[in-house]
Amino acid sequence: MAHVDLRAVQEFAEGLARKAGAMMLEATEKRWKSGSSTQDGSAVDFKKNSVDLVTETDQAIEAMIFTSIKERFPDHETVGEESFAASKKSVVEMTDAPTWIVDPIDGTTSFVHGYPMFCCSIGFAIDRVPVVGVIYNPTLDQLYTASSGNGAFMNGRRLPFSHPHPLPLDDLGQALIIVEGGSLRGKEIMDRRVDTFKRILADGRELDGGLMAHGIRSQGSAALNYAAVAAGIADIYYETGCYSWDVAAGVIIAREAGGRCYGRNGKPFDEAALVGRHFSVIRAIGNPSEDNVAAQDRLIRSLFDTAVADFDV
Ligand code: LIP
Repeated sequence: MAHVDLRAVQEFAEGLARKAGAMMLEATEKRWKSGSSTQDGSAVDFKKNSVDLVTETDQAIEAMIFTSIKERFPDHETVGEESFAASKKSVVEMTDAPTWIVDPIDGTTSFVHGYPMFCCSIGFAIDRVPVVGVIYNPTLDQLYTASSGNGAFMNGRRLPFSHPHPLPLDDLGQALIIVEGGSLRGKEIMDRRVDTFKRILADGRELDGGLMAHGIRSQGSAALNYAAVAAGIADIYYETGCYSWDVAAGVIIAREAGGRCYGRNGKPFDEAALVGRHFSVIRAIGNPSEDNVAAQDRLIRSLFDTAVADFDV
């Protein structure tokens, strides 16, 4: 593994995320003052369809972040949502080199509407394993950070919030599960997605496979969803369709908080999963007579066996 000072990387990423947050808030204020129909007073463009949004602020933030990284760490690679979209490639390419994986605004739809759940997500991977993560929600001024072996924090508070005692969770009937509508809206995908939502919520006495979980939530940002699971305020987040830049920072933050990450069909998260489109994560579980990882794997297995309808994207 290449030798990199992870604390220096994390500190630099924190500065970039705060700068990105200031740009988001400035654009938001500009819109409220100008009465413009778009968040930053500029055009909203679409990527693959009319609900896959990108603004000039997304592009300006990614350019600012990548220019700064190239100056400070000239031999590091970069992967970003907006440069990938501009490249017209269909598959994300990633090497084993130290790589910054950036979503300048995760939750662009919320940003466009002024709904306060958007953030800057900066992940850093070596050998395609996320080792540093920084997620900043500027509206709530919440900074989530982690680096390999050093724990996960929100504004300096150790995660999960119940640290050092992860809360118990016996079965998914007591779980709060985050899901997303996503931006892929074709009939087959929507049917499968809605089937999953239905089984998570339904009473199993009336619908086969119904888990009757406590509830589902959607924050509109994969990065903030991983942060919520790391904090222990949600139990599981499941989504098919997002990309490495949505999850890279979240993966290391969740892992450092005792959470466990998975790829397609609930397989443990690995280098291939990072460039895939299937993601889930579960918080640390403190069951009195069950090992943390055994409980996590059992609960995720139960989610995939009963509720999740798999599909190709
Ligand atoms: C979004 C995610 C969101 C997901 C969307 C999209 P963007 O990222 O974070 O959770 O449902 O499909 O990927 O486009 O706002 O950076």
